[in-house]
Amino acid sequence: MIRTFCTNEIREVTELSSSLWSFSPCSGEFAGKVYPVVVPCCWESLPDFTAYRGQGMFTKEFKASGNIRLVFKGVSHTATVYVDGKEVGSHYNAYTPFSCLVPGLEEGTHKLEVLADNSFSEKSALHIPNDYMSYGGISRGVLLEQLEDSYIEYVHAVPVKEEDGWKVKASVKVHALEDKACKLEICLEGGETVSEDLTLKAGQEIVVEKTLKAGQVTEWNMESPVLYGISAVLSDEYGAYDDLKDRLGFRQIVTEGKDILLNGRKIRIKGFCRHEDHPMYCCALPFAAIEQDLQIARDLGANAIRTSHYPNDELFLDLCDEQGILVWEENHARGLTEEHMRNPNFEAQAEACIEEMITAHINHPSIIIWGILNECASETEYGYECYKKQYELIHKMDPSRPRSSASCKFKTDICFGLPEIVSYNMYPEWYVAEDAAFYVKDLYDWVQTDSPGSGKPFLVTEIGAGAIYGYRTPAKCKWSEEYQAEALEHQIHAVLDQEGCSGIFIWQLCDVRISFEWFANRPRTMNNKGIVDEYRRRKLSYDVVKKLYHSYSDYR
Ligand code: ADA
Repeated sequence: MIRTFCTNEIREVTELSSSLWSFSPCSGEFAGKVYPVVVPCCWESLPDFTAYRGQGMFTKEFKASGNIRLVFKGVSHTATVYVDGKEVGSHYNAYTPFSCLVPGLEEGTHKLEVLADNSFSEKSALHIPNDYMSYGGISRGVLLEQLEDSYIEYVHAVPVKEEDGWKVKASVKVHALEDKACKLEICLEGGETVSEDLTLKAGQEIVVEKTLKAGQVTEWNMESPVLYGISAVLSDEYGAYDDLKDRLGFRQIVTEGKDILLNGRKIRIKGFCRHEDHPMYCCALPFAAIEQDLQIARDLGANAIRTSHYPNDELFLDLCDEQGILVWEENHARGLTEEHMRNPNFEAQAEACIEEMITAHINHPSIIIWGILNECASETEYGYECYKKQYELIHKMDPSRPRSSASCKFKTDICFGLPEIVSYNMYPEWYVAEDAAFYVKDLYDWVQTDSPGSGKPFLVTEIGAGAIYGYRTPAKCKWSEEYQAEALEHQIHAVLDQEGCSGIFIWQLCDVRISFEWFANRPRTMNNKGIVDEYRRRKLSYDVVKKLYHSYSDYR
């Protein structure tokens, strides 16, 4: 399952994932050995490859002819794609989709090979030894698309509320493989349909911008997350030959003073940071595992998820759209120092991640904040320039959402003047032996009096404590479940009772695996700050968080 809804009725699309492939490692003890796997698959889920860092080849045969496009929703972390032994594309970053166009294929059976590489090197500025795992494999869905002589690459639909009602700013990208005269039709469910005749040259890519009037709509919000379809169709004298469908929600998200407004109402974010991580599936979580995480979050009274620290699977975003769960989605980065950010590949890789994230996810109404550069060098001049460029890139691509970045730079952060929202990661009563209420207020007050973030919405994007599942002691010492429960009680009150604070993301929903090469070794080579462990088994803090989250309203 790639999406929770059908994206094409005319274009012939075959899912190549959810079926058998063969996997073979390129090095190590089992080099050349062939394993039958079902993609999506991370090789760390196979006992022989729990700690394998290197390259692996995934192979599958398929039948096709003419112009085809292979769509990969995620390959971790670097992919090189071959069809019949010829390279047809490559991509860096596990967390954003990419596609490979293969025009003029002969009729018959063809061989698809995907070389995945999860090794660490200077070439990789974002996937580095870290407090999460960079897995190896084809970690998300794969599609085979049969194209004609031109096709629709994306349909962007940004809702805008005007004096005379809701409208949709639609942008449709059309790619011509041959010279072509055709008609593009854009249809908004319950609203207007517009069309435009196109005369395209071979190789030409154009973006058609149209504003469509909406009919009587129900606004999207946490209580009633109503979604509407939008479709684009290409036709010629023989009829319709290509299409693409997506969904949108009519909602506005703006900041006003220290408030974040969803359709004009001040929201209180009660969220969790969530890695895509699971002991059975690694980062290739199937629908059921994603849905389980969302049900746990909602049972706990959460209304938001932060995709720490990278763009998430579209399946996750589809479910958040349908369930009215708010999302902070961020580009891929965690804890990069200035030295890391000076890697010659860093800026291009970070900016490519933003472009691919927004191009793929702009329509999801659940995404209310675009985040960047979690805990990177925002206390340095060099870092400031990088943050500035990336915030500008986001605004250019999507001015409709506020921006932010989770800082851990205490009172030395110099970037709070750039985004709409000020966000901090802080660990009073865990990394610092300070009373949570005092610590939160002290930092909040500093922002108001001594930083360019004064008067902006203030979020705590990480706060929490560790607990080893099953470690229980009346002594309530660190790493016990009792300690975590008590610390979180203090922390949640400290944040949600702080005047002017718009919300909290607890670090984190569940325990996750970390890179065994990361310098700060942790118990079990896991990040143990989950409210549930990696098997989603509840810790003592579960009921404490549940009671507290449910006691605070979704609105301020
Ligand atoms: C940081 C970081 C998280 C995680 C957390 C922790 O805030 O953003 O990814 O590493 O610390 O558990 O210490």
